[in-house]
Amino acid sequence: MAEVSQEVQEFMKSSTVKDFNQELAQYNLGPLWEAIPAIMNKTPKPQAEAYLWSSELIEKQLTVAAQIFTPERGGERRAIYFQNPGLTYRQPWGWASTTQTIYAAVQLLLPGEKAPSHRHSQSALRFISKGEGAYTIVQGERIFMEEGDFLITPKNLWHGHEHTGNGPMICMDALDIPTIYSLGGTFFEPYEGGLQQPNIPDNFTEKRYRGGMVRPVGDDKYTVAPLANYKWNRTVEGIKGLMEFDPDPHHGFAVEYINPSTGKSANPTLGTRMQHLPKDFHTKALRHTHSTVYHVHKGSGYTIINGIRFDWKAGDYFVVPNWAWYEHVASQDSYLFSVNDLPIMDRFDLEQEQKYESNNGFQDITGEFKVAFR
Ligand code: GTQ
Repeated sequence: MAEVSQEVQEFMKSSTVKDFNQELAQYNLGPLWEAIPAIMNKTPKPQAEAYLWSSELIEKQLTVAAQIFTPERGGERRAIYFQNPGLTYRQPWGWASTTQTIYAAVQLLLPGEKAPSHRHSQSALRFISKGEGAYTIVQGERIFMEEGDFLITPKNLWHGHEHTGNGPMICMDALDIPTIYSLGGTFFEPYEGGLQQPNIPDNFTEKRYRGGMVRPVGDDKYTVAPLANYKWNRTVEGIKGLMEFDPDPHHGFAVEYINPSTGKSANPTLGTRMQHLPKDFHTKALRHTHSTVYHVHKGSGYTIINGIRFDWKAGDYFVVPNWAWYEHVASQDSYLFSVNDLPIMDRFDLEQEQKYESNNGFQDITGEFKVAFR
């Protein structure tokens, strides 16, 4: 122990723990005894909140964005991202992410527009909600996108977009931006000369994987998925097969997009699923460590999140935070696309799941969510 001065000895005699806590703060030191209940909570206490953004709101804002912003070098993309109202601690960066680990956005590309190529250390994915005739060019491969397609843009690969068709192309983007940012691993590089030119055949990776159940010999070593576009028809076929049998009580008829080389998630840090809930199907409630961002591709219904009912319909986006009880109810035949951070939780061996036991697995509704701007 260090020798202490007369002054410090006086302080020790006359002061309380509270005085000392304040004293420590002056030196950028902190007392664990004050912090431990907050920083080591018994179960996950996410700052992210359950939230929903309606299709009308998104369409309105994209219409304005189309008038006032054109994708070009610097701003790069006409994308509007979902800021979770609970994640105000992100404000020092000037923005909030969608969950603590996931950035999600909606992107609009108009006929004739080009979004310049760039590469970054974040992994990206896209789900096409509208349009055809636009392509993304990933590492020299033009990949044409149609409604319902799911695409990945693995980290550090050059990618840009161009719309060579008619009508708007709208997609949901998701990236692991908050995770990479908080790990201090952010790198970004613009491609000299704008949009990269093709240097391999169009739709190369999708053609190589057309069989679905077989993979090209020698393709068993890729940590990065060797397939860029997961076509809607194939996803639907997978779901139709499941529909020959009973649905999963917690998930309905649900498939996950995988890396055909490893069998793991298509993106190493973000899990992705397509889930079909037939009309009137009601999933049993679950909670788990991972968080999820949903996009309603088709149909309508509601999700009860910690007792609050969130009504949804095609084109809406909503968040189920980690460790929140949730169950879905379909009012029409519905398809939900979703992005989660399960691969991150698994990597750190943090994933835990609980099934809601009481009331046959169904929560009571204790409140109805009101969206601020419909
Ligand atoms: O389309 O390349 O929403 O790089 C965020 C970052 C979209 C993209 C986003 C991106 C992209």
